[in-house]
Parts: sequence; C-alpha cells; structure tokens
Amino acid sequence: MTTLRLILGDQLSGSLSALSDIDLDCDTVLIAEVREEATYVRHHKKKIAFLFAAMRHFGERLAERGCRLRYVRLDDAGNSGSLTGEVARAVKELGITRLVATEPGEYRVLEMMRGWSGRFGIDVDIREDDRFLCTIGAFRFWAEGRRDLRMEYFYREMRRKHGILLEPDGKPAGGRWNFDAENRKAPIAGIAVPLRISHAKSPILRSVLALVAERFADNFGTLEPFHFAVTRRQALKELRHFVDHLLPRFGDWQDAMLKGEPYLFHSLLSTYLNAGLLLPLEVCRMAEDAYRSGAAPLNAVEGFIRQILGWREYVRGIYWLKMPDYAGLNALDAQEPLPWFYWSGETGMACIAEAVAHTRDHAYSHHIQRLMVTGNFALLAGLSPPAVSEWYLAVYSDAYEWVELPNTLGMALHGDGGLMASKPYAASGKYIDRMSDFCSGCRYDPQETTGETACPFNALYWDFIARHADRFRNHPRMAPIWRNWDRMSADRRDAIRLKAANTLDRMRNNAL
Ligand code: FAD
Ligand code: DLZ
Ligand code: SF4
Repeated sequence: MTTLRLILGDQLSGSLSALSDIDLDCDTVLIAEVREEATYVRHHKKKIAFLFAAMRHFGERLAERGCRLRYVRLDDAGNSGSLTGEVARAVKELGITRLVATEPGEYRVLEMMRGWSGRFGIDVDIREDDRFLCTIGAFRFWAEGRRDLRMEYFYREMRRKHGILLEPDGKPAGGRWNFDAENRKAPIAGIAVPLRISHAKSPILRSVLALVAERFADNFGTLEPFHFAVTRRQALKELRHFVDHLLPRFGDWQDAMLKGEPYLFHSLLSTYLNAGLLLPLEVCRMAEDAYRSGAAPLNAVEGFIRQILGWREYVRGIYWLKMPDYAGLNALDAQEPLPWFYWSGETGMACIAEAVAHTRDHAYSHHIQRLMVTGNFALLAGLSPPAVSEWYLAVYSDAYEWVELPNTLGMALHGDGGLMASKPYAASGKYIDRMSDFCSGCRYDPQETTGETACPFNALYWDFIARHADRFRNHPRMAPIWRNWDRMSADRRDAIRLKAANTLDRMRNNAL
C-alpha cells in the first residue's frame, strides 16, 4: 500500500493526526500551495504570505526529520492549481493507493475530500483533528437535547474536563467561573503598551514576500512591514512574550480601543493557533502557570483562557453542528451590499476608518473592533451576511470558515436568529465613545441622534430596534431599551427613522 499524507496550509502541527503513524520509508507527505485555496476569497496579502512561509518552513522541518516530502510551490511548473488536482497528480505519479488526511477547517474542503475515494479509486482516511480540545462528536453529544447552547455552560465543562484553573476540590479558582465584570475598563489615553517583537526574515520568507508582491498585487492590504512569526519556534517566542509582558493587563483593557494602537494587550496568537504553529492546551497551560506563580492576576488569566478553551472550541462546535445550512441563514433578512468603505476606509466615521486601517496594515483588528465597530455597523445597517462574511474571511490573517462564520453570522450579525447570542450585539455610538478615544477626532457627534453631525450609529441603532420589534419586543434583557423607545414622542421616533433612512442612502452613495 502506497500512502499519501496530505497536510493543509492550516495544519502545520508536528502532532497532526494525519502524521501520527507515518512510515518514513514508504509514505509521502503532500503540502501544496494552490491557486484555488489562495483565491477562493481575495485574502489579505499578509495572510497569504504568512501561510505560504509557514507551510514552506514546516515542510523543511518534516524533511529534516526524514519525511519524504512532495512540496508543490505556487509557481511550480505543472501545479494544477487545486488540492484535488494535486492529489490526482500525486496518485498518478507515485502510484498512491491510500490517502490519510486530518479533517479540514471548512465544510467546502471536507466535501472535496469526500469525493476523492470514488474519483481516484483509493482509500481515503479522514482523521479527527485532535489539536482541538473538544471533538466534533463530543460537541454534538454536549449539544444534543439542550434547548440553550450557551457558551458559558460549555466552557465550565471544558474547564472541568481539562483540569484548568480548578482548586483541588474541583471548584473554580478564585471561587467564580467568570471574571468578565472586571474586564471592561474604559481606555486611558497614553497608556503604556509594551512593544511587540518581530523576527529576522528567513530566505524562505523573503522569497514568499516577493511571490505575494508579484502574484497578489491587487489583493487587499499592505504586505510590508511584515512582523508575523512563520515557524513554531518564533510562534513560541510570541507566546512567551505575551504571557510575560501583556497577559497581566489583558483583562483590564480587553474591551478598550485606542487610536493608533491596534493590539493593546491582546495576544495576536489566533493566527498561530489556527494554522497549527501553537496548540490551544499549551497556550492555556502557560497562562495558568502565570497565575499560579503570581505573575498575572486571575481576571486576566481566566478571561484569556475563556477565549481559547471556551469561545474558540465552542464556535468550532457550532460550525460543524450546523453546517452546511448555517452558511445560508439570514434570520434578520439583511440584504444591503457591503459598502465600499469596508475596503477603502474612506469614511467620516473615525471608528470604522480606524478599524479598516488596522485591518489593512496588520491583517488584524482586535475582537471588540471586529464585533462592536465593523460588526455592529453591519448589523445595524442590515448588511447582507454572505457579503460581510466574505469580507471577514478575506481580511484577517486568522480567518478560516470554521471560526469566522459563527463569529460573523452568529455573534456579530445575529443571522442565526440567536443560536449563539440570545441578544444581538447592537450598540449606539455612545458605547464606542465610552470604550474608545475614536469619537474625539470624528466628524460626527456620538451624543447626537438626528442633527446634521449626528453619529450614524445612533439613528441606525434605534431604527434596527424598531425594525425588528416583532423579534425583540419581549426579550427580557432588552426591556430597558424598549422603555426608552416607548418614552419617545411619535415625532421623535419618525425623525430618527427618517435620519436612519438618510444615513443608509448616504452609505449607498459612499457619502458617509
Ligand atoms: P485575544 O484577544 O488575545 O484572545 C486570545 C485567543 O482567544 C485568540 O487568539 C483566539 O484564538 C481566541 N478567541 C478569542 N475570541 C474568540 C472568538 N470569538 N472565537 C474564536 N476564538 C476566539 N477569530 C479567529 O481566530 N478567526 C476569525 O476569522 C475570526 N473572525 C471574527 C469575526 C468577527 C465578526 C468577530 C466578532 C470575531 C472574530 N474572531 C475570529 C474572534 C476574535 O476576534 C479573534 O480570535 C481575536 O481578535 C484574535 O486576536 P488575538 O489573538 O489577539 O485574540
Ligand atoms: C488559506 C489558504 C491559502 C491562502 N492557501 C492554501 C494553499 O495554497 N494550500 C493549502 O493547503 N491551504 C491553503 N490555505 C488554507 C486552506 O484554505 C484551509 O486548509 C481550508 O480553508 C480549511 O480550513
Ligand atoms: Fe464612530 Fe460615531 Fe464615534 Fe464617529 S461619533 S467615531 S461614527 S461612534
């Protein structure tokens, strides 16, 4: 039996299940840079450069360990341009009879893989991705029969199952499961944010940067300066740096946003976790060690671990539980096309301009910018979920559908009708004003709702609430919002809705 072991671009882990029983004398490992994966959305230049450089370095590491490697570069003569094409070529040229793979991160790719056995007449063994801490089957089991798939309950089970942040008697460290209430400090201008590390550019990275500059010149985003880690060793340095220098204040400023500070105290680890350069359990354990040794407070460490052990595993579970139907949901019937300023950043709304600039320059913006600035605007303005999802999938270096789609459709757009978040994450400009310093330099005024210079978020917010009265009128946690709306005079309500309609017109005409 001649075996081919396929490794996808986001499966760069030495412990990958597809490699677990490799026979170094007989098996061949296939890693392929292919046009189809590089173009199914117009990925940010930095995302492609990061992934190709990390793939090439990973291939080199496997070869050093004695693996027979078939590495196909994007510009190799004969590159068929697709994963299916590259499997076909390997089957034909190497006489492959069996393919071993690890389950991919996207439904689209799983469907593709499922077709290979019949198409090529070979055995196809698709193994569980045990880099995740909750298997797809275990999540399904957890979800079965539950009316409410709240992340918080799932997270507690994950803490217990993996013994993280527990006292010896099994109770949560510090007596509580969740310290979120301590993690919502408003930003302080001039706060000292430690510098980020960068890495010497290897010859591999240099040649990938040249390739991307030439082949993807028209894609979104700037390519240089390029600071991403592209090897496991470099990613471990990033992790150490975060835990030692940023984690202690991660909690306090988790929701804050500041001009010119795209990263604040966030870890920037999602890119490495999602490509397999880091593993979630080692990241959580290192953070827990920092708490146990007194180097970081519990609110920071618990908040950080919840993102990885809780949210990250949970959104993956939701994705595989609900696909393929999930991608087509549009519970709020949102139909507006994506405005051009999501790409250009050319808008008088300083918060959006700032978030888009961070995204363009770093292929990154932190969670609150994704959720409460670009996501919140998309929700309030009724932007079409597939268009918004495509944008998020393209522009962030950590974006793969398993994690992007539930966050965009479920969390930001409420497009799944409340499966993930019972209440929509809708907020007016006052929230952004409280949590950032963006409004002070903005053409618009966050305190105004209907005047000429009123913040566009404000009228859109009330219009959103009124537009979806049927759905949200009786939501217990939205009662105070409805009381405010009901207290307004009919004239005031009309004026707000007229302002919202004007705002949407200006958005459509690129004049916002
Ligand atoms: P930190 O703030 O330092 O958090 C630590 C880690 O927790 C992250 O590295 C990440 O692995 C994990 N994490 C945190 N929040 C989430 C979450 N909601 N879902 C899954 N993991 C989480 N994250 C992605 O990895 N890929 C995406 O494509 C993606 N798309 C998003 C789209 C929208 C609309 C929203 C609202 C969020 C999205 N997120 C996505 C989640 C989150 O914004 C990013 O994981 C985070 O900003 C990454 O930056 P960081 O590593 O500095 O995170
Ligand atoms: C994102 C991406 C890109 C840009 N290029 C490749 C590639 O050339 N070869 C590859 O194997 N994978 C690539 N990927 C990652 C895949 O798109 C990813 O494996 C699927 O989206 C499943 O998560
Ligand atoms: Fe954004 Fe409104 Fe503040 Fe301007 S005033 S930065 S549009 S929230």
